[in-house]
Amino acid sequence: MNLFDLGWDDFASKSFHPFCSGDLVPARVALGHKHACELLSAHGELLAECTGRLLHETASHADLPAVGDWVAVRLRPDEPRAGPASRRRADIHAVLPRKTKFSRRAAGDDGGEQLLAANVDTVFLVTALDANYNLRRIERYLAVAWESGAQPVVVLNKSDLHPDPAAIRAAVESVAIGAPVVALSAAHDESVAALAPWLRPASTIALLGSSGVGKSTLVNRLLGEPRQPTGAVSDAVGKGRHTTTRRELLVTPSGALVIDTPGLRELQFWDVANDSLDSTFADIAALAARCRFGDCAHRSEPGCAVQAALEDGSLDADRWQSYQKLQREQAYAARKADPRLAREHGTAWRKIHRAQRMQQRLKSGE
Ligand SMILES: Nc1nc2c(ncn2[C@@H]2O[C@H](COP(=O)(O)OP(=O)(O)O)[C@@H](O)[C@H]2O)c(=O)[nH]1
Ligand SMILES: [Mg+2]
Ligand SMILES: [Zn+2]
Repeated sequence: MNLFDLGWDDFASKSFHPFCSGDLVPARVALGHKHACELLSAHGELLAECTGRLLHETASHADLPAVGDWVAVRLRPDEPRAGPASRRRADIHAVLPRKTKFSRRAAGDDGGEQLLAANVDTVFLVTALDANYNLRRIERYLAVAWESGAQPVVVLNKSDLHPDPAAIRAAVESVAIGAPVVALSAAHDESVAALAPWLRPASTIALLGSSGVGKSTLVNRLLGEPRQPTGAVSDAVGKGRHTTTRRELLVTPSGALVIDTPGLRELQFWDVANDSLDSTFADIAALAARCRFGDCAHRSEPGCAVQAALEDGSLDADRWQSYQKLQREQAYAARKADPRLAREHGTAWRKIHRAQRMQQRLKSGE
């Protein structure tokens, strides 16, 4: 394959510039693990490891190679290979800067940044039109997508399971401002034609969504063959078996590159900026700009355009609550992402608590 078929662009080319002079070559991560990565390159498929130095110098797990990343590698001298199918080996010396990236907060209390995919052009946010369908989850996914820098497309899969997919599509369109919405059934060949506008040669598309919504089924449709395990089999993969036989970045016959991410149980914010929330909730941002006071908290201030819209029904109460919830999560995530901020915040709260305790003592006459 040539590099352009793998999505090589100006951004990647500029990023690779510092590594140009030696014997390093660029390659793209098809499957990222801490210790072994599968790469696609102009030299074919490679099996690669990070150098000790890269592992040592990398401050955060999120800076290690993730699926979609461009890396600078050194090919190992041709070793005697086990067979024609075995891949050439290489060492990863650097991860190139990312054009776009999807992060979430890793599970657990002190979860750090976890990278889901890098250098994605378009993201299909996949939801199933079954009992699990949920507008609020779509808003959360949209916020993460706007933050990533990739263009989101909402894909409502399993339309065969819903009596009125067109109505749902209209409802989703009203919350997915700036993102196209497509309803289809990955189980039916002809319906995926609706995704053709985004399946451009050499463009990278990631599929994001909860486990079981049909991401792998859709990827297999786009590939024209059942390459990715689906349903019960994919669950077994999720538990850690067969992981080495699985690939995450695949080349479709149309030339588009698709990234099939493992199903997510939850998508907690890593560092989602205010801007990304404002893009997701552009309607609310526009209302807030019309409030009488610049620092309106949208509670009971006179001239509050948000409260007025809630009263006349033009702003849905659930959407308003969803926005507030994601805003709180965003503030929390920002503190997690920036320890310095977290410390300052902690200090401020400690000061307030101390002052409160002092006041109580004064009142009780201690
Ligand atoms: N009825 C219906 N079932 C589907 C459709 N797409 C996928 N499925 C089923 O949903 C289950 C989960 O699909 P899978 O692709 O493994 O989901 P993933 O976890 O998101 O990768 C499988 O049993 C699929 O056969 C669809 O369009 N309609
Ligand atoms: Mg899957
Ligand atoms: Zn207001």
